[in-house]
Amino acid sequence: MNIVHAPVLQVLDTKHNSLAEILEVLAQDGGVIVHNMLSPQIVANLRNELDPTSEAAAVGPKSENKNVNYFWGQQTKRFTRLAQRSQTFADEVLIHPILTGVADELLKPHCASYWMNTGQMMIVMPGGAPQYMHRDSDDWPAMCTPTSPLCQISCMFALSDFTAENGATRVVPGSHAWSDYSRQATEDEITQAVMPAGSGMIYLGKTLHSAGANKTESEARYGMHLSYVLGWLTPEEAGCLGVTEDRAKTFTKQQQQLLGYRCYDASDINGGRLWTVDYEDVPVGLKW
Ligand SMILES: O=C(O)CCC(=O)C(=O)O
Repeated sequence: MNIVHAPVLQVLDTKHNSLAEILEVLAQDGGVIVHNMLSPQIVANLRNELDPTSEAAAVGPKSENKNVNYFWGQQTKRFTRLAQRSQTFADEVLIHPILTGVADELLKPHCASYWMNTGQMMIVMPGGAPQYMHRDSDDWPAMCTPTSPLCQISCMFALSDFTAENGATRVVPGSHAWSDYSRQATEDEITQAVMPAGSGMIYLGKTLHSAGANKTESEARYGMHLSYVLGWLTPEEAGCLGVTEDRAKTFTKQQQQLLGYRCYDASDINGGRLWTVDYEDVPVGLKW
C-alpha cells in the first residue's frame, strides 16, 4: 500500500512551548504556527488603530508595474508604514521577543545586526484568488538558493481567524530544504496556516508560501506580516522614511534601529559601515 502523508504545519503555543522548541520545528519544517503570539487585547488594539487605514485602502494593486500587480492580488488590500500608523505595532509586533529571539539565532550568524524588512497589512477580501507560490528571499536572488545563508525570517500574524475558506496562508513545509528551488510545488505538498486570531505563522525566507483564496461571500482575512532581513541587505520597505520625526523620537533605541535609524556597523567582524550620514548613524531629525 502506498501511504501518502499530508503536509502539516506543527502548532505550538507561547503558553507551553519555548523558543528552543519553535527553532527546532522551524529548522525541520521551515514554518510553524504559534498560538498566543498576541493577546486578544493587543489584537483589538491593532485592529482599532489600523482599521481606518484598512477601510480606506483600495482593493487590488495600485502600481503600473505588471510584476508588482501580479504579486499583489486583485482582491487584496495592502499597506505599510505600520510603526507610524499603530503604536501597538511598534511596541508589540516590531520588537516581539519571540521574533527577535528567532532572528538573533538564525540571522545574527550572518550579520552584525538585522533590521525590519517590512511590516505590512495583507487583507485578502472575498473573491481573492490564490497568490502564486514564492519564497520571500526571492527579493535577493543570490541569497535564495539551496546553499545560500538564510537572509530573512518572517511572521504572518492572524488579526482575524485564518480559515481554509477565507485565505489562510498556503505553505509547503520542508521546501526551504529542497535541493532544487526551480521545482514547482504540487497541490499535495501544500497545507494552509489555519489558526485563530492572535497566532503567528513564523517561517523562513526560503519557505514556499502564498496567500490562499478567499472563497467566502463577505469575510475579509486580516493578516499582518513582519519580517527582518540581514542588516547589509536593502529591505523592501524604507522603514525610517515611513515615520515622522516626532513619532520616531518617542521610540526606543531598538525600535529606531530596526527601522533604520542607525548605521550598519560590521567593523568588529571584518565588515564595513553601511547606511551612514557623514560616516555616522542615521539620526532622528537630521540637521541641515
Ligand atoms: O497573505 C498571505 O497569506 C501571504 C502573502 C505573501 O506571502 C506576500 O504577499 O508576500
